[in-house]
Amino acid sequence: MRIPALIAATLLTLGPLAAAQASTLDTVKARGVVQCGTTTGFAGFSAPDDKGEWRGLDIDLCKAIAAAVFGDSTRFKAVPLNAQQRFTALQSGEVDVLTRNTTVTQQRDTALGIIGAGINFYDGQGFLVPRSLDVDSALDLNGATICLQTGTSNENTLADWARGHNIQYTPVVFDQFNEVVNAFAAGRCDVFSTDASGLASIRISRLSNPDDYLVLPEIISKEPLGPFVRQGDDAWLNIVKWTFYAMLEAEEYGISQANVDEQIKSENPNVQRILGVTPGAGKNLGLDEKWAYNIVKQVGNYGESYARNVGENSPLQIPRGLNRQWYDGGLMYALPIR
Ligand SMILES: N[C@@H](CCC(=O)N[C@@H](CS)C(=O)NCC(=O)O)C(=O)O
Repeated sequence: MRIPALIAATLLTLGPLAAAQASTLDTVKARGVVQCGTTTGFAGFSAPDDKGEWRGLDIDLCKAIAAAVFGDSTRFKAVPLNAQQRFTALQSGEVDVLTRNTTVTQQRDTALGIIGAGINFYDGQGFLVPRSLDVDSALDLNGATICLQTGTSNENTLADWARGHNIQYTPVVFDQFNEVVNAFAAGRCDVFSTDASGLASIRISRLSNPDDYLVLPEIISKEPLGPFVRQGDDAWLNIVKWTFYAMLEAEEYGISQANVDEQIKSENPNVQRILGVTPGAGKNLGLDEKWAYNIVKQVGNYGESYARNVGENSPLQIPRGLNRQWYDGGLMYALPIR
């Protein structure tokens, strides 16, 4: 394991300082907005729309944190970061949380001074090719040039997979997402390899004729994507973690943006606890008892956020797949709010 020199240097200089700092919740409250590290613009997950408003599944998580902390989902700031910048930005305190399609790996969860706070999208790495390449399996990619973004888990995962399958390829790497996408669109590489969600997003939102491109069937890794916070602030870790669980539990108990004001009258004790009718959960987090009510009222439950941003009501049309709820055969399983 090798920590990039820049991050290591940052950790050394900021370690004692960070320990002496106020809690993240206090800092966020004093500032009046939560600062979320996002992508520089990756449609469906975190990207500004044509009015400059940030939207996406990860943006909804950021807004949900703002709703939980302030009772106001608009009190957030998106801080765009490329793949390489993201961990330093979190470690240095430039952002309070990373809500940016980041794969949780053992190294990232331990050695960088940061820690995963849940999984909001189960993904895997895949391949996007132009149909003109006339390839229908990743096993046919011997000799290909493959575009990748620097600082992603995708670089190493591809190298490991290719070695194991005796596939020789030439990596074409860029720091900035736009550069990789433009290189691929211009035919400077045969293949784009990243998380399947990224491929779906690129295909629909960044290529002039999506039907000319094909996502190959092979998924070569697990890419569990989720928010990260700094190590050493358990109260803030809990806020981020339980904000996401509140979105999931709301879906499980049928609490939606549209019906939350009806559901607040529900006799179901679980619903009463989630919505703060029965107090306790808010206090446990150091938040208002309406924390989860505000999340659902202002942002929606996980299923609504999924459908709107990446699923059936979005251009990406990514099937719910592994991201279905546990009771529907998926992996999404909120720890209970009680
Ligand atoms: N899940 C992978 C890849 C995440 C990633 O950064 N993907 C790229 C390609 S889709 C991206 O989101 N780039 C957007 C940007 O840098 O603004 C990781 O955590 O390393």
